[in-house]
Amino acid sequence: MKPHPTFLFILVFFAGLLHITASDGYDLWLRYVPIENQTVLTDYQDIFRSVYFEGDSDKHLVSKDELKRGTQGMLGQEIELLPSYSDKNTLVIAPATNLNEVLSAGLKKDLKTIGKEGFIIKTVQNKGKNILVVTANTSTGILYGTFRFLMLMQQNQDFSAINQVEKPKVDLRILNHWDNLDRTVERGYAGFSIWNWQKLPGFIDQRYIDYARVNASIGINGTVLTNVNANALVLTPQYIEKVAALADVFRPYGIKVYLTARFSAPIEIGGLETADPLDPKAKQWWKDKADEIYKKIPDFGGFLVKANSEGQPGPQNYGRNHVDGANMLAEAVAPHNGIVMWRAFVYSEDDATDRAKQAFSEFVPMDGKFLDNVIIQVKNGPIDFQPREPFHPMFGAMPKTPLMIEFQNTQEYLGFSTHLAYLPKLYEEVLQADTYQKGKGSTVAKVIDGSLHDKKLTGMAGVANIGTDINWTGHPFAQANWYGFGRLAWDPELDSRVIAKEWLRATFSNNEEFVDTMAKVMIDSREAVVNYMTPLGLHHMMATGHHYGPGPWVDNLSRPDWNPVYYHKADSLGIGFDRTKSGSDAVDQYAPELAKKFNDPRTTPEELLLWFHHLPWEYTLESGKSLWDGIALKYQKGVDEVKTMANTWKKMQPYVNKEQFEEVRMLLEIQLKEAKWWRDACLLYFQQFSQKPLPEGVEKPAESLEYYEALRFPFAPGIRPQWD
Ligand code: BDP
Repeated sequence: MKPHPTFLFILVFFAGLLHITASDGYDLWLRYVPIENQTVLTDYQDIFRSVYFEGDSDKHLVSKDELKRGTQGMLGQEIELLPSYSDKNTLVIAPATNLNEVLSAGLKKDLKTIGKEGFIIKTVQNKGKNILVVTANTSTGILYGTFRFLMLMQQNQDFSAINQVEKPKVDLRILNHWDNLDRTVERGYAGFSIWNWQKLPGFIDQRYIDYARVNASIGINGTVLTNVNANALVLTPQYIEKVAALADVFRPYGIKVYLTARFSAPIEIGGLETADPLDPKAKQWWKDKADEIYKKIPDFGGFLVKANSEGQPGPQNYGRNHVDGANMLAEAVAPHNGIVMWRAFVYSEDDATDRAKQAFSEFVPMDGKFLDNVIIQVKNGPIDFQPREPFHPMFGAMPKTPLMIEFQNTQEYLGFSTHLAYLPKLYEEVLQADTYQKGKGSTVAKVIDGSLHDKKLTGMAGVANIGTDINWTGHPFAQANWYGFGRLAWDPELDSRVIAKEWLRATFSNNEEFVDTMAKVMIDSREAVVNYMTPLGLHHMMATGHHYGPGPWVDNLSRPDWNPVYYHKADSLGIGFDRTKSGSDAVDQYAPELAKKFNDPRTTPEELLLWFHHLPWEYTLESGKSLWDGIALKYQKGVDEVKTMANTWKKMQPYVNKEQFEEVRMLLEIQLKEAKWWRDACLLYFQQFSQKPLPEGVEKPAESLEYYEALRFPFAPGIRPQWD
């Protein structure tokens, strides 16, 4: 019996509704929900009346699929894509070479500026009518243009006068997965690794495809699949085959795969006696390994290396230096156009100087000595992904060496995937910081996009916050950190508030009230975390190993610079790390303008005060309050800010679905509880030294210091056993 048409209609209708209401976050910012605004919908239907789509490469095909998926969702209709141009067309998505005279006339100049990855989305006039054109010089450009077009549609953009001419400002836009081969994720708070090594290469999880789509939508073009604390096994034939399967999935989306190279691999899997970078056999081993990889993965990106850092092997094990190590690997991949990303996150247990100074001291003298296909990967700050650090002094200090920035999307030091902390605000602060290396205006962004010193190779890496959780990132708002990282890698000059709004519209709702309110919450969230964890330049006070919660009292780790007491240096006289000329002299690693500024507490920005200075508890802050009172009030402010965030969210119920609402509500309650924990534990601990009462307005701690010190979390996520 055939079902009655009315029944079919009802079925389709409810299926549609289900799509709107049930959102588990899996679709991220590519939800493509039906457009509610009737005027916008009619405009878009008009644009899609006659669509000419040209191109049949893999990248064109995935663009086409995405276009179909997007329009099906947003317009509720199947779109016919016509393979040839006609005067009736209202929308044209085609490579520049396939545009006719009329269409390309106004675009020629723009096409010269967008390079190999850029695109144009522009309304042009033909015979008195508007045609929307999405075009590019390459299929990659078409891919990015299509995704951007769909993203703009999701934001209900008015296309009548649109003129977007864009190209990425950074070459390598890359995620670093700290994923182990056993599927645990170092510093991962969103489940296990999405790479199912056991089932690869035969089984292609739909997640791999969706991962590629989502990354392509923000222009990410590389992924390092494995942990920087590397396992050499990934370089064995058995695993190379698995990596190749992933590379095949990612290729049509413009994403290259990279691997972490364990420096001692020639010994561990190659049977050699040494991994000395100057040893001919070790060199040859890497060359052969590179050839073997490229045979299976012709567009393999190259290697990321953590060497002689936190116990990882490296060239110094053989009395060589970073140049020797990096150049050896660079030579191996150079014939295949591969690159080496060599990390500058180094600090030695035998070096008693301030940890914040060590990377600069080691690397800057090597400027100009690395081969052309080496890029040095530098964390955003000189210590380690703290809620706030000054920018790393290496930025701008190596004019002859390509240098990329590494941000940490996963919230190791900012509340795991439980706290709402919008990181693009942090990234923006770092990118807009002025290094003064070539006078005023020498921002970190200009170092990273290569314009300051005319760099040939540029890059931005983000440690991924992705796992097997249904919504990929654990906290629904942590998706914004992935999204924002990608957007800033595309254009480091973007405004983090604008990014937040784009994300909110695509992820939740286009309601203006919702978007404005929640963008403010997101922007404010970053400072809230700083305030309740490490205000006024304090840093690295997280508990041992897992870094979950406060641990300012920790002083028993094997290395002094792993202990929080090393960083805050609280004593009866005061608090803070003296990095002035009379202290560790870390200020000297900055350009003279900044060195001078940071050397004096009066001219040091207050948010970095205790990063650079050890000051008495009675020291008077700008507000006229004492340092002790100022610290206590900041902790309280952080707690109050989280209260405001939680209360604001409670008013957002009408704009989001029930599951999302409840999820975020509960997480904000936990965040509030943990913010209070941070405040109480830190203030009680510091009070032992300051011997001063809490100022008015600061709530009394709920428990005793002994209580907080006794808390243990043996199964906190994200940790490797050897770090415990
Ligand atoms: C630290 C992490 C550690 C990483 C290290 C790195 O605690 O798990 O291996 O950074 O970046 O922040 O190498």
